Amino acid sequence: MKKVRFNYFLSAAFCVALALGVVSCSSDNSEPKIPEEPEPEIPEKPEGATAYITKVLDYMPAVGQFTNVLPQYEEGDTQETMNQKVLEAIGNDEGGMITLGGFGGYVVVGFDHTIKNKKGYRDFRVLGNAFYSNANPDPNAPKGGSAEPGIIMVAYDRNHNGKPDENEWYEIAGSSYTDCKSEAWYDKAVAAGNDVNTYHNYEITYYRPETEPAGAAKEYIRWKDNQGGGGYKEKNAFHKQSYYPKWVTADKLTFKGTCLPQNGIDESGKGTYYVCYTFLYGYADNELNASDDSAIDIDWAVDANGNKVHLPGVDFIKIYTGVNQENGWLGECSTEVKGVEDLHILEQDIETRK
Ligand SMILES: [Ca+2]
Ligand SMILES: [Ca+2]
Ligand SMILES: [Ca+2]
Repeated sequence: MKKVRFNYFLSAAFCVALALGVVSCSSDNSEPKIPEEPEPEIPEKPEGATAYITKVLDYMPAVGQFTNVLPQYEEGDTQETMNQKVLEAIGNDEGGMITLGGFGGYVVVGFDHTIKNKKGYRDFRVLGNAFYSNANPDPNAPKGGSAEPGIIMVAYDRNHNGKPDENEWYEIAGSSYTDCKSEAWYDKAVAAGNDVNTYHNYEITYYRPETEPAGAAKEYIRWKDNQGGGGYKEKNAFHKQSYYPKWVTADKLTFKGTCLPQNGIDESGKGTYYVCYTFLYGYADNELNASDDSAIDIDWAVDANGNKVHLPGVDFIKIYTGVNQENGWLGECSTEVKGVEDLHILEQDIETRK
């Protein structure tokens, strides 16, 4: 009975609002939205909080030349011990490095506090090992070198259960979220024949190799995507370990996400000098760690339909390799992660992009 009266009250309030022109509605009699709870006040520098990763919730690299090496797999390792090795490498300002392998490979990390979304400012930075090339055969080329962009997802623990729930994740929309026409290397990538599309809801499956070749192999690990693409990932002569995560018992691995335009170009024309060009902003392992454009504003987050969302802060971050591309002897484009920094705790004020 109570509920009926409550609904009646809401409907009445809604009619008043309509009359005042406060809300609009379609012809159906849908209930008005109950206003969301007020935004919690997140402190910039919670007492005793560290600026760095304190938890690794999950780590699953895709196929890659540093998979099973960064971090090192040892006989008997499990998902749990691999997560622990990742924490020892990139947690607590340790400065170590992990690989995420090819497209889709990911790590999910957490903190001992909520990283505040400070209005008008960037809030955190994902550290990678991106650098600029110093001998690009094209002297007029834009910034590039080793940019291996990872997509960044953020979650605010809205229901306070200490976990990132499926409906709490949002993607940071970087500069090529819609397309890469604003990237300085767009024309070069088109001329090189790269796939310059951005695919949302991209999906790729890698299949466990039937045999493990001792050395280089062209047709090593079979893959297939949901865009009609497929083929084999190569094993190169420099890295001879298995490229398929060894603690995984499944015979195939599927990864989903946003697949970015291919940014790697063979500038030598003969396979000796590859340049992976830098995206403008919004990715991991894409810009120098010292550059403002490796820093992220939580207000760049969007929902699955690309609509902007506002989060009061972030409790969990997921990073996954965003490009599916092989670059000759350099190997696959694979995001590396060296840590995450809360810019507010470190007192680094970096304004958002204008
Ligand atoms: Ca912000
Ligand atoms: Ca949660
Ligand atoms: Ca890298």
